[in-house]
This record gives sequence, C-alpha cells and structure tokens, in this order.
Amino acid sequence: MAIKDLPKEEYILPGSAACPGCPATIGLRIILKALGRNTIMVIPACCTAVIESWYPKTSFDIPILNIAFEASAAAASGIVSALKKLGREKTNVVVWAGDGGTYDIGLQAMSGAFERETDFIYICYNNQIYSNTGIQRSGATPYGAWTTTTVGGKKEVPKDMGAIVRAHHIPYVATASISYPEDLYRKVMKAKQIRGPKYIEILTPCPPGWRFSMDMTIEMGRLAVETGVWPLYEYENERMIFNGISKAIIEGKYKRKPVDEWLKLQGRFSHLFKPKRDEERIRRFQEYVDEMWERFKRMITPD
Ligand SMILES: Cc1ncc(C[n+]2csc(CCOP(=O)(O)OP(=O)(O)O)c2C)c(N)n1
Ligand code: SF4
Ligand SMILES: [Mg+2]
Repeated sequence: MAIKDLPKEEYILPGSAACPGCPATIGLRIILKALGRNTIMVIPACCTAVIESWYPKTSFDIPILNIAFEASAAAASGIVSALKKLGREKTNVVVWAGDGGTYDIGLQAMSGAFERETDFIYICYNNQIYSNTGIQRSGATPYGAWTTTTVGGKKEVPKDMGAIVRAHHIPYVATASISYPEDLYRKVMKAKQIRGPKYIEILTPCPPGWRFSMDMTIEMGRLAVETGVWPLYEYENERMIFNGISKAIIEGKYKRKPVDEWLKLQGRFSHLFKPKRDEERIRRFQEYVDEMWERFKRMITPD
C-alpha cells in the first residue's frame, strides 16, 4: 500500500493546538485512518491532551476520555467491560499515551491491563521526553541527551520497554515510526483484528524537545531507523519479525549509518559535538545501539 491509498477520512481536524511539525498529530492522523470512527480513545496527561484544544471546542472527531496520568490502561479496562455489557464489543478501545505516561507513570496500570488480557490497543507515542511540562527527562530519554533535568546530557540509557512489554506474552507487540506511515497503518490494522492486549510504540521526533527545525520531523524519524537507533519490528506468537530497513539490517543487507548522523542534527546533543567532539560519549551511544542489534540477532537465531 502507498500513502496515497490510505483512507481519505480525517479524524484530527484543523485547529489543533499542536506545535508546527508536531509528530503526535501526524501519528494520530495515520492511526485513526486505520481505526476508523468506531473508536474510543483514552488519553492521559501529555501533549495530546493539550493538542485536542479546550472545551467546548475540540479538533478531535472521535470520543476521548482524558484521564489521570497513571490510570489510562485501567480506564481502558473499564471501558472494555462497559462495552461488553452493552454488547458493543466491536468498538476499538485505544490508549494513546506519551513515553512519560508509559515508561514511567502509567507502567503499573498498563502491566495490570496486559495481565488481565484486556482486549485493547495500547499506543505509546515516544518523543523521549516529558514535552508537555517543559522537556524533562523520562525513562525513554536517550543516553547523552540534554533535557531541562539532564542539563549536561543524560547519564543513563533508556529502559528496554520492548523487552518489558514482550515479557507479558501478549498477542501483538510492534514498533513503528511516523516517518513510515504505510508500515504504521498496516500495524494498526493488524492489531485491530487481534483479540487481547496489543502494544504499539511509535517514535515521534519532537522539534522543540529535540531542538531541530520543524520541517525535519519526517527526516529525523527516517534517520533514527537508518542508524538503527529505532528498530521497526513486530512480535507475534512469541516470534520477532523485522520490517523495512530494519529487516535489511538484521539480514545484513543494509549497513546501519553511524549514530552521529542522527545525533548531530539535534540541538539536544550539540554538547557532544561542540566545542569539541566528545568521542567517548558518542562511542558509548554507538555501542548501546550495536549491543541492541546483537541482542536482536540472538533472539532470531535458533538454538
Ligand atoms: C501524577 C502526575 N504527575 C505529573 C503530572 C504533570 N504532567 C502532565 S503531562 C506531563 C508530561 C507527559 O509526558 P509524556 O507522557 O511523555 O507526554 P508528552 O508530554 O511528551 O506528550 C507531566 C509530567 C501529572 N499530570 N500527573
Ligand atoms: S512539544 Fe513536541 S509533541 Fe508536544 S505538541 Fe509540540 S511538537 Fe508536538
Ligand atoms: Mg513524551
């Protein structure tokens, strides 16, 4: 499928309160084309809760439940139960939460909903920061990145959320990127057909948070995949399948670009290049990515 073949319906209307170049609205447009109108979305505190705009006006053309930061997956479980009582099981129940609301504050509720086998889709849009409250670090912030709470660069590596989610042995786990809309659309369409908990995590490069020019959002997402910083995969029936360039990487048909090519375009990493190149931290970043791909290789190699 090509991007021109995606459904023409739009559920994110003009007049949202997003920054220009916002990746969250790009992602929402794509996923809602796949989900369609028969969808109830749960959104905790995050940029998207602001993007919707303020009551009585809204730019979102589907029902939304805005809920406390830590409670989105629990609220989704409640909605799924209520719909079952009403005989409306065909309605898609979807959590759309940021990385702060997923890796950190909403993790317990998400784990509980996965364990209860709630029939819903949990989508994390990962901009690697708490952007709504002014660019603080989250459990998803990369090593070395500037945020307002990691002024000299983050000292720790991000959580391996993919591994945490896969450990719940739910039917479907996938990663995606707003820079590959057809891939994202296909994954949401697939998740819609599967019963039980589904998790999709979308990398969403944020211009003000990562400090790059707003016309570079798509390019920044592509480079994340081309450098191997962001892998595209699906985990289904306990099997890992890579997609697009990530498939070519794992099969040895595409050589990952050096991470510098992604890092140097973002102001949040500028201290790694100025006043002089910080060889040690750039090497550590590259090693982190190399080790992740080594782990993936071990996962797909039969014993
Ligand atoms: C329990 C709780 N702690 C803190 C906040 C303040 N808060 C609201 S949105 C937000 C950041 C959300 O970050 P993320 O989930 O990554 O979404 P983003 O803003 O990046 O879109 C924070 C810290 C809150 N609303 N509730
Ligand atoms: S801060 Fe980033 S994620 Fe939030 S509205 Fe602006 S561009 Fe979108
Ligand atoms: Mg965030």
